[in-house]
Amino acid sequence: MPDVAVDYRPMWRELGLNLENHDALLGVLSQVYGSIFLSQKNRPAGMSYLDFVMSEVHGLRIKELVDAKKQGRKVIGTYCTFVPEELVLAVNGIMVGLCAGADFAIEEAEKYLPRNTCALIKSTFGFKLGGVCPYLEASDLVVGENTCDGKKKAYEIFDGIIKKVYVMDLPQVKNDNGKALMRAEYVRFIKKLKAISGKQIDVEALKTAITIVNNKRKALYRLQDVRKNNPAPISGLDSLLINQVGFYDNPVRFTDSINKICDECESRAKKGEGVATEGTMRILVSGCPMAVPNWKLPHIVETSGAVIVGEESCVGERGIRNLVQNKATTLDGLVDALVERYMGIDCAIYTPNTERLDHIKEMYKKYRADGVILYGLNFCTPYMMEAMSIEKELQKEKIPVIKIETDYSQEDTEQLKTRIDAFIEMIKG
Ligand code: BJ8
Repeated sequence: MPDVAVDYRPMWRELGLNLENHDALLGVLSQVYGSIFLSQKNRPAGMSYLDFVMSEVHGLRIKELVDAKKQGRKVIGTYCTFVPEELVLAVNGIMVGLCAGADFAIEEAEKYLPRNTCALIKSTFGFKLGGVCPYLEASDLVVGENTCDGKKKAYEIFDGIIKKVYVMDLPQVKNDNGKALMRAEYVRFIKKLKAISGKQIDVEALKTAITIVNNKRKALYRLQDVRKNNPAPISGLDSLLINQVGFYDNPVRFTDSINKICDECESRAKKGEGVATEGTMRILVSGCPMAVPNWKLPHIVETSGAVIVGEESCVGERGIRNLVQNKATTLDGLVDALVERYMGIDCAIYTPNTERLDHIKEMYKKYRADGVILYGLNFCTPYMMEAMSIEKELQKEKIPVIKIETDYSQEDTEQLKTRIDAFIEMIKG
């Protein structure tokens, strides 16, 4: 969806993209974006910023990265919210989330991965093998985190292809040993960042970076908060898009734009205006992260007469809640504060992970939801396993809940729609 007035093809060619595949991807994206997002009614006017960002997702933003690299800045690609953007910013680097939210070159990916691998991991490989991701190609380093078994083993193979994976080990248990491991890994990451950027992280730089990322989280949390209003002032699709874009946009510019959308949504809420009428069923979605352009489930929900009012997800509230305390005056103290904050991400790789259930219940109440969708990608053991016990716990409290397991293909769309319709009818009573 690039601006047709600017020819980005020489830049894409230089990055090593497969231009034919890339054209095909952008063509589909543009069409899907138009039909899903631009067809929504009563969108906040501030969403035009997001429409612009999406129209330049492989254009202007990539040019910014390429220009920054020419000035000696490093681009760090990541797939997980456990990787602290603060550390990357503190060496004047740029962190980008590598999306992996669509099927592309899946047959090629399956030459490296078993068929029963989750869509997110397959997509990571497909985007590389199809030559369609300029963010991946622009990255100087790609952080592969040891989270679920699928990712852990996939990064071993992926490094054989891209030769720039840096493995970050992560704890599986929320105890002192887990904290010590995370701390040691963040310190090792600081050394790696120093080695590739030639820059030391000092207290001042890290404090500035913490402020920038905290401000981004505050804006995103503010957006979440306004969705508790009935009628909801913004759709779940637009809220998800905002969270998705937050992974690769310039953080300061993004924060300003999101705060403007929040101003608008808050004033809408005061006037009782919204994207759906007051009696519309309100849904909380909880589970696997939805990376760009994975909009399948929210689109089905919001075209079935319901509105999504919260995402308990890493691309949502799980990923942005909790700030880093920025009071310490030493580097050690600031690293401790980072560990404290990041240990609080209730990812299903933790065992046990009971805080996630508490958070779902809290969100259900706060956002005045009428039902919960537990969303998992096929073959995602951590989230689908947790969904079993979470479903039972929610049922005990008479909270309407449905488990949805799917992938990125469109094959099950009709079947999903039937199930979602029935669920919405059921909660309407
Ligand atoms: S902190 S949720 S972003 S690991 S869907 S690849 S879990 S098999 S993504 Fe995640 Fe970090 Fe946790 Fe968040 Fe594996 Fe499941 Fe696939 Fe998944």
